[in-house]
Amino acid sequence: MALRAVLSFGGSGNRNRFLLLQGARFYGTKRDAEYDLVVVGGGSGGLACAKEAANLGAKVAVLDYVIPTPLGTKWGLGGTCVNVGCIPKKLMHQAALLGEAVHDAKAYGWQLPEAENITHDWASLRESVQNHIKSVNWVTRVELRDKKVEYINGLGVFKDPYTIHTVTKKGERTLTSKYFLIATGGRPRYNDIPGAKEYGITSDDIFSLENSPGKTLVIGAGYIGLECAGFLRGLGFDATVMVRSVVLREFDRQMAEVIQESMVLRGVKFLFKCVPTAIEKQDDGKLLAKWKSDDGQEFSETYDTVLFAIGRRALTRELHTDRAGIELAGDGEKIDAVNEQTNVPHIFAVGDVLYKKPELTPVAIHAGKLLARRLFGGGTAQMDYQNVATTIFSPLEYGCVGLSEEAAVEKYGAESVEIYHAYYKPTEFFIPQKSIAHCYLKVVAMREGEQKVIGMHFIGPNAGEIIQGFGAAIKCDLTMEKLMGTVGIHPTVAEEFTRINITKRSGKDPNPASCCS
Ligand code: FAD
Ligand code: NA7
Repeated sequence: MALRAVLSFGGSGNRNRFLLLQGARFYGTKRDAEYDLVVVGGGSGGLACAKEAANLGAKVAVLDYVIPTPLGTKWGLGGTCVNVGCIPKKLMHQAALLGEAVHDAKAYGWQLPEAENITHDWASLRESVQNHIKSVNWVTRVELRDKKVEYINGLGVFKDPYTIHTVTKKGERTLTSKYFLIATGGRPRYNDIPGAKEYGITSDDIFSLENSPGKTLVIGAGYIGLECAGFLRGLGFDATVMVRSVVLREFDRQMAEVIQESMVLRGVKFLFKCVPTAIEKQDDGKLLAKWKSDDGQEFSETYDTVLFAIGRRALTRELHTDRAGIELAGDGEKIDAVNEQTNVPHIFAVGDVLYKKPELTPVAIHAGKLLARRLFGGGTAQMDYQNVATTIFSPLEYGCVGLSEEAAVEKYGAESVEIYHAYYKPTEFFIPQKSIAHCYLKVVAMREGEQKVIGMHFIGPNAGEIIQGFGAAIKCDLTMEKLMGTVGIHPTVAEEFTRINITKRSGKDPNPASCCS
């Protein structure tokens, strides 16, 4: 095992910080520790790091504990993605898409009951989704056992920089380790208003909700708010999104607006420039949501469910990071690690707990694996947080990678950036005569030379599948010349990126003349 570490001074604030460049055993680690690595948090990042470290011969323990939601919802090993995030979300998105497909199928000749007789059963979807999650929980436990990673079902709390304390069903445990990894992720926030926690739910509850959610008010118009409203509407529920400022604030503005329009077309309602003020339970069990608009007007309406999707808070308070001497950044919750190393050199952090890093499962996994290789395998590769592709399943999908138009203009100036764009017609939309109004794509490129591509945005069916490959192309320094020189696969929607040739600057009509021109 490599024993090299490099001392450097700098990093954020006035901290002196060890920058770990190669596999490490350095000053500050506990030499007589029981474990090589103790991971706090058995989610995407923690498990990836733990398994990789064990593969490399390290003695590893993982603590994972789920604090129940105010409603009492809890779940098994695997973290947010598996239990209350990506996986149940994607399954419910798929259920919504199938609902659309059933209607399309008639146009393709399938003999089906009349649309009003096609109904959806929440309880059976919920059960199938939860059964799948339980199977993943089980496989995860078996995998840890096979790799000889000790799994401890307890809430980890720092006692000091070298010791984690936990209480399990079997009693108290105190664990010492050479290295610690904080991979505790985050949990949804609630608005600080009367009734929020008593009567509201979050994404932590929705996927296992016993009763059908019914008419739902989603508060928050970020990634999670839009996706939840999207699949709920797709399943046939009345869904309204309350927007404080704009939808998808962090994303390309034009694409976000197209997504918003596509959701309106599907029947999702939006309340703009509003914030909630109270949630009250009525005698009939329904919830009276009260809110006010930015001009001070007050409103109220009854709903069956109110779902808060106003962002997530990192779980550092419960861990008592202060006792380990870990500095927290920004809002005082997240960890501003440099190459995943905190200001305490033997304590690392990956995933959603990190300050200003994408809150995405593959980001946590990749960073966790690379860290394990640097700590125990002599690896030198660092995590690259740039150009991470992502997709919003709303349910018309919006996939993107790299810079938005606004971010590119801000970074390089409008004169240095070229925006290519196009509307397109998916072949499969013709027969059911589905609206093509929101099938739009955009490439953000540098204006000079080979025109390096710095952002790609795609709205349409299977955007997630499409943008993944283009994410790899951007990593390989894609240019407009190479993109336009790529021969497409016909008839697909992904080929639209290879056909793109109209710049916004030209003012030409980006609408397609025909499918094959
Ligand atoms: P987590 O997966 O959250 O794991 C942390 C674990 O640590 C949890 O089990 C937690 O209970 C446990 N824990 C916390 N504190 C302690 C403690 N003190 N002791 C012991 N255990 C503790 N990402 C995507 O890439 N694609 C998507 O489509 C996507 N969809 C999402 C949809 C929703 C509704 C949500 C909420 C998230 C979604 N994400 C998606 C984000 C993704 O789930 C997270 O980025 C990812 O799970 C972060 O992994 P993590 O390892 O940082 O933390
Ligand atoms: P986001 O993307 O941070 O979005 C939060 C949304 O909630 C956003 O529209 C906010 O509006 C809104 N918000 C935030 N605070 C409030 C209050 N107090 N009242 C009303 N509305 C509010 O969080 P998500 O939970 O959607 O997603 C988090 C990550 O999980 C995401 O990056 C994915 O990777 C997975 P604003 O724009 O700030 O006005």
